[in-house]
Amino acid sequence: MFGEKELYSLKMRAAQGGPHEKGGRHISGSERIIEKNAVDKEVLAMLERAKYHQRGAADFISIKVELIKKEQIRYRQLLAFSQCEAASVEAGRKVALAELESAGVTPLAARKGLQAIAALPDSMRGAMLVNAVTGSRMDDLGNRGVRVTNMDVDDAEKFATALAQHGLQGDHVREALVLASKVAGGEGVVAELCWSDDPLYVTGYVGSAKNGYRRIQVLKKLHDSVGGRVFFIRPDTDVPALIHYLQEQVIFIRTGESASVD
Ligand code: WAQ
Ligand code: MG
Repeated sequence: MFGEKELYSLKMRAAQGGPHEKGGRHISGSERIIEKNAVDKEVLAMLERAKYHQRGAADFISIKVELIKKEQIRYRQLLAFSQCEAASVEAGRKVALAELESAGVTPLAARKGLQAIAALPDSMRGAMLVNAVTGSRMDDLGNRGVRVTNMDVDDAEKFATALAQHGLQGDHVREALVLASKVAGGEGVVAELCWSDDPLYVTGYVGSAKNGYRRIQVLKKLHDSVGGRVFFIRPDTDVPALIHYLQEQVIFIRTGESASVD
């Protein structure tokens, strides 16, 4: 744990053709919370990642560093990790629909949500909030979507060790598990569907408080640069409160017991 050391939130976003807000194409983003003495190194690492990315070369990079107030911190448990069987895009998407339904999303909403990602002309920077019953969009953030930030694990070393024990490595799965655990802990969230927008990374998942992190090996074709996230929410959700939680609330993910599920 962090003791009395100062903590900083780091947020990076990179785009091509100018800043996101001026129509630039989203290249990559990253968010961490780290101790003061690790900030310089992490800022450099984020810069390197932004400059040389599978999605293309960035010509706009924003890195924000903010002090976190200890009293802002809340905790959520890491979602349990497990794998689904799927050897093709078709099989993977079928599994995703079944997983969403198992988590409490209606078949109609699951289909519409999956289609909303598949039909994107290019990737968004954030996620779409979608009604878990009707499948209609619930936020009005358009192309930007809701960007989940201000989260990290409570013990990065323990987390890395637990992941390695399951043969999991790399930024994608580490960041996805943290994000999915924060999202699943949001008031009104039923489930999340995600697949990467990196052309060489075809894996995704369905996350939910009910069933945990259900990894799906293949959800898109290799070299496809369109990916995204849909957060399926209950129709009665307080949307502004949920958006505030996702974008602002500082969350540490406890890596305790469930980091070691199959
Ligand atoms: N908040 C909201 N949406 C986000 C965020 C965020 N912090 N980060 C990414 N997205 C959205 C955005 O639309 C991206 O285009 C899309 O998700 C994909 O982002 O092996 O790497 O960072 O188990 O490319 C999942 C599988 C990998 C990991 C997901 O997503 C595994 C991934 P990416
Ligand atoms: Mg990406």
